Amino acid sequence: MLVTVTDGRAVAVKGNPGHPFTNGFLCTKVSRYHERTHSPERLTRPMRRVGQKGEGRFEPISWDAAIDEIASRFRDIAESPDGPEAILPYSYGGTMGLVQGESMDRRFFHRLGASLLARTICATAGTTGWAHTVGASIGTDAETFHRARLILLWGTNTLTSNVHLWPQILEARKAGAEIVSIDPYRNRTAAQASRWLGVRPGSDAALALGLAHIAFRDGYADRDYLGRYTVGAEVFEARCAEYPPSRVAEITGLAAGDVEWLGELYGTVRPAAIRLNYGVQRHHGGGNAVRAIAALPAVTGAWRDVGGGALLSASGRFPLDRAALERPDLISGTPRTINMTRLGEALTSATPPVRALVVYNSNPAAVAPDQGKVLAGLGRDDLFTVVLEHFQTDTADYADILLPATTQLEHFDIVKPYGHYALMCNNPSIDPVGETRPNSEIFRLLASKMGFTEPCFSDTDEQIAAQAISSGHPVFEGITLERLKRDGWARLNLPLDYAPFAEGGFPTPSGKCELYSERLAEMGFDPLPCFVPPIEWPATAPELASRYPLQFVTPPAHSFLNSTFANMDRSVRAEKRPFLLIHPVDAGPRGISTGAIVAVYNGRGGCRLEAVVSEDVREGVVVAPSVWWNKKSPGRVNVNQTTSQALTDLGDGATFYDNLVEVEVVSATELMQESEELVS
Ligand SMILES: Nc1nc2c(c(=O)[nH]1)N[C@H]1C(S)=C(S)[C@@H](COP(=O)(O)OP(=O)(O)OC[C@H]3O[C@@H](n4cnc5c(=O)[nH]c(N)nc54)[C@H](O)[C@@H]3O)O[C@H]1N2
Ligand SMILES: Nc1nc2c(c(=O)[nH]1)N[C@H]1C(S)=C(S)[C@@H](COP(=O)(O)OP(=O)(O)OC[C@H]3O[C@@H](n4cnc5c(=O)[nH]c(N)nc54)[C@H](O)[C@@H]3O)O[C@H]1N2
Ligand SMILES: [Mo]
Repeated sequence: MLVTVTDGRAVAVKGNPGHPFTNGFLCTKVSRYHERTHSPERLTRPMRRVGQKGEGRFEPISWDAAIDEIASRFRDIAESPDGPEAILPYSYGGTMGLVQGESMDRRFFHRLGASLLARTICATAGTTGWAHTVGASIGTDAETFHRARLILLWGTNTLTSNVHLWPQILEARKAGAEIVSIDPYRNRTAAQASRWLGVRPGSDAALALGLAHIAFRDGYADRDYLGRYTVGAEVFEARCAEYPPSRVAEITGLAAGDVEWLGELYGTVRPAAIRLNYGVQRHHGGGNAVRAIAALPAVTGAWRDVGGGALLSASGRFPLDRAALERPDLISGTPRTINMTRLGEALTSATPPVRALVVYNSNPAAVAPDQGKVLAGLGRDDLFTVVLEHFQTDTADYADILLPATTQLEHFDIVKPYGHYALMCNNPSIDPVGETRPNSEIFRLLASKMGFTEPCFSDTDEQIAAQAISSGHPVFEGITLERLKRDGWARLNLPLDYAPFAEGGFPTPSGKCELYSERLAEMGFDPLPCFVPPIEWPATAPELASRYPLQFVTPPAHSFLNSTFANMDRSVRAEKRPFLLIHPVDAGPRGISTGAIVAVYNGRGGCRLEAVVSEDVREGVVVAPSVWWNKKSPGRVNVNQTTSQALTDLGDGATFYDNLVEVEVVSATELMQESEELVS
């Protein structure tokens, strides 16, 4: 990203035309990052809460007073019988920078002996499923997708959540490639594809096993590739025999003829690339869904081709020195690990209790599942909460101490991508706005105040970045901090026509693609990919489904980044209002027409949305692009009132889209009464 600065202010940002993948353009959200940075609503001074929790009333204090108060509260807790593990850090994707997101903060909490956080809210089901099959988060090079002649967009909305891949797809399409979207809703990207297959949410493993079934049955399997580079081909073939197209059709809700069509296409067109993404793994069976999809390019030998194979994440190609970054050797005692997906439970019923919470790079009041529990936890008067933020988010409203953080325009960082193979450098372009400080600096100050004297707490941001890339791995050869700072990016030392597993070389224990996983067997899991149904699914939970019959999917909104940007006027205007897509077949009997205000609810909670009746969503599924801020939503709550804290089959991940709800029209009288109550 190139930033234009006038008189110390960022006045424009644009894509760097020299960057091989992003190629000179930014996504719609980030293209106004200068406005976000200089927004009049930016937090610019440390503050202390004066109102009730959640009310959002604060008074400014000095940095010294803020740091003193936090350190003294931490010291009291650490010395109490509950010990330091009663302190919980909570962070995720606000910045993907290594320095501001996973270094000085980790060192601080390790040395303190705070509870460890399992960062599961987004990707661990898929990461784990992929790791047990392919070995590490490595896949088809995004820069080679233009060479594919078949591209399956599987549980992903490329134009919204991964827009820089789109030029590659357009180029492939120009050369005649078929683009197929597999998604319960005809999202912006599916609408541009040659074909949309409206699969039932949570059923992808069955579809993948069905495609493999057809490949084995019809002679599309690459027996040579299977023999040389995979483990368990025979038992896997037997497993796939259990998934003939008729059964796959029953599970997925697709027509058996469409399954046959896709199976033949996938078996015969080369190069064949699959861009699967995290949408497929936000269900209980998400780990096995990814395992089943990850098996496909090994079955047909699609890995052999440049532009063939599959890509979930590229992050495993970057061999960073994590131990130097995070210093796990400093961990004091044997603290427990808390799964961030179960924050609601942790804040309301953990022993020892969570007595202090430090939130940075995240907005759990809006994004975490089972929001009723999360808000009850954040509202506890005996919980001491510190929030590091750019804006007064829903979470910030619950802070005891609210600290103003710098943005990427104001601090230094290096950024490991997960969709392509170039490492990036983030040079600061302006001075920090107001009294804002980088996360790294805030944790440095806290470490010093707590008397942590290890030299790593004095490392500068650039020293931390240099440590991260000095693992000595050949892909980093020649990539120095100086070069990164000068160019802004550096592609890993990989050939331009990189095909990661053309000749095997899978980073698994066996060195092969593990269709059968000995490790999973040892851990007591099914060693073969299998279809694990959602927890909330009509066939497996009929009683629940009789009360809450609709599957509720809440994927990223085009103009928001999770809940980031959901407070910027321009982004909010582009998204219009929190709405719900519902199929005419589901809307009709409920008396719902477009524009109606509906209540979407289940046993956990509910929210209000505006209905849009549309055939762009499959029957039995309702979709609400997310994540809106609670306080900008009707009733000051959002879709995460309904989502659950249940975990995935592998990786203990979040199951946001494994969620049954009922939808009903809110009557005009009810709406009227509520607005009168509000006025009075
Ligand atoms: N504009 C924008 N871009 C973003 C984000 C954002 O919030 N906004 N978030 C970023 C982050 S943190 C992430 S993790 C990624 C997420 O982006 P993706 O990995 O693309 O995943 P999702 O957006 O969760 O889901 C994508 C699609 O999966 C579909 N889907 C849901 N359930 C299923 C299923 O069971 N099977 C199939 N086949 N499809 C299903 C949804 O309908 C949706 O269209 O995007 C990143 N990019
Ligand atoms: N219903 C539903 N819920 C979801 C999802 C979904 O698809 N549906 N998606 C899930 C997914 S994939 C993810 S990844 C999570 C994401 O959830 P989060 O990681 O909480 O991401 P954001 O909501 O973007 O909030 C990040 C916050 O960090 C702040 N921030 C940004 N940069 C910095 C910085 O340098 N320093 C500090 N201190 N703060 C910074 C931003 O202002 C923002 O408020 O949400 C999950 N929640
Ligand atoms: Mo995510």
